[in-house]
Amino acid sequence: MIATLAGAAVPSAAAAANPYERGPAPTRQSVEAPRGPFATKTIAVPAGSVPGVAAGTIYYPTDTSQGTFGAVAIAPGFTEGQWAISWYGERLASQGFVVYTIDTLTPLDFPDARADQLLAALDYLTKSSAVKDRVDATRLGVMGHSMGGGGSLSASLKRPQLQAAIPLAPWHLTQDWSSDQVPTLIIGAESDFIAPVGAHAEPFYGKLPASLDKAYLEMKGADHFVTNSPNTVIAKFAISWLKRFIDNDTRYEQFLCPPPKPDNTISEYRDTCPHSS
Ligand code: 9J3
Repeated sequence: MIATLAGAAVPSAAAAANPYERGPAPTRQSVEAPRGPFATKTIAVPAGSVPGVAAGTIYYPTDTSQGTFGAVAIAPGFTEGQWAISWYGERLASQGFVVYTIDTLTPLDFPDARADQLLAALDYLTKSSAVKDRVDATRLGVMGHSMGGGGSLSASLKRPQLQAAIPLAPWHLTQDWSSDQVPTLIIGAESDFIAPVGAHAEPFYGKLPASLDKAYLEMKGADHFVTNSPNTVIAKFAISWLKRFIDNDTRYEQFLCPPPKPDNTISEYRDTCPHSS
């Protein structure tokens, strides 16, 4: 076998590596762990310092030896503040993402206003923030809880260049996401009576294009707020989705495809495996 390669340029391991890949090869243990391999710091962004965005917190890996990182902005739901989604900050940043959790301009903002605020947060992050040089402005994602999750879908339509979206128990009055081009993992809660999956997460998933890289993870017996506190299954799928689509890191494909079977935690899972982009 080696002889057949004689004279051919054999790519080195380094040359073959995906340039967006960050951190060691993942294991089931590493994607389920309370924190990842990167040390992190935070920056509090006070209210009034960013046009179009309320107060927020930036969580970032301190490592500058591997180049830039992808980034994700995360919005809370109706009446919530960033406290509702703050656990994703350290959890995701320690895996190798710059994470920006935001409050909203008013706690009553509807999803499309939350979309604008997510995008304004990403613009600030990549153009003006103290960590702008650590962020790859071409590799961005959005997440959000409830109306923030509806906002993440809306933001995907407004900015199709986004690389990934993860709506968490999403709520929105529109169900037509047929022009969405952003790889999207929708996380729903089986016993959510505030944003019932039958009226929100499931039809949203169904209306995303069949050709899109998309998945629907439904948390068994869970309520609307299951996504608001540390959860191993949610973290594992969120990390894998962001790695797979923001970083193009196919090392994480193993945690998405083949899809999980329903169990004590997962009531349902739908997807378009194998993922293409
Ligand atoms: O963001 C959310 O939790 C949406 C919940 C909801 O039902 O709002 C109704 C106005």
